[in-house]
Amino acid sequence: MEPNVLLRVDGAVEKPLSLSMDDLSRFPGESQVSDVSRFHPGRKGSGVELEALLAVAVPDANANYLTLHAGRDDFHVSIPLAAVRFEGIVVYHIDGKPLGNEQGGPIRFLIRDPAACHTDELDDCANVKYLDRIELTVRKGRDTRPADEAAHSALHEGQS
Ligand SMILES: Nc1nc2c(c(=O)[nH]1)N[C@H]1C(S)=C(S)[C@@H](COP(=O)(O)O)O[C@H]1N2
Ligand SMILES: [Mo]
Repeated sequence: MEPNVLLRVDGAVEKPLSLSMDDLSRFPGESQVSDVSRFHPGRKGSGVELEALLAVAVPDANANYLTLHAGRDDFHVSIPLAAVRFEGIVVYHIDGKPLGNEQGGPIRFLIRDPAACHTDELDDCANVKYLDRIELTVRKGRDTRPADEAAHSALHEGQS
């Protein structure tokens, strides 16, 4: 990866993308989402709508799943493309500066209105921190979300 590339969009797409922070900030104003604390109290940052990235990458007609990858801690989430397409936000800056690690940065994925952990495909667990790759696939991809309450508690124990 080039040093300033923070996020790739690849797999079943017409045009794979390698995006730097500058690239993300160049998406049109109407696709930029300022201050996510307006709908996620307690979370910080501003981002760009997932759909704006996908509109440029152009998913193949048979791309049914979108997988969010975080290489940093080997965490992965795979959700139906149709469900997440207009709900996802790629959070990439706070007042023009990259998100810190404690915010899940440099890039963090957020779903506008997530369900409680492991109650739905679009749940809180799918708010992937340290996001570095968005992969489109025909079939469901890798998903390392905790499957039940015990696994979920164990994951959060390890983080705090
Ligand atoms: N990279 C990465 N992203 C992750 C996780 C993780 O372990 N690694 N945990 C997920 C889970 S299970 C939850 S509930 C939320 C918690 O986000 P918060 O710490 O901002 O509340 O982050 C999600 N994103
Ligand atoms: Mo979670």
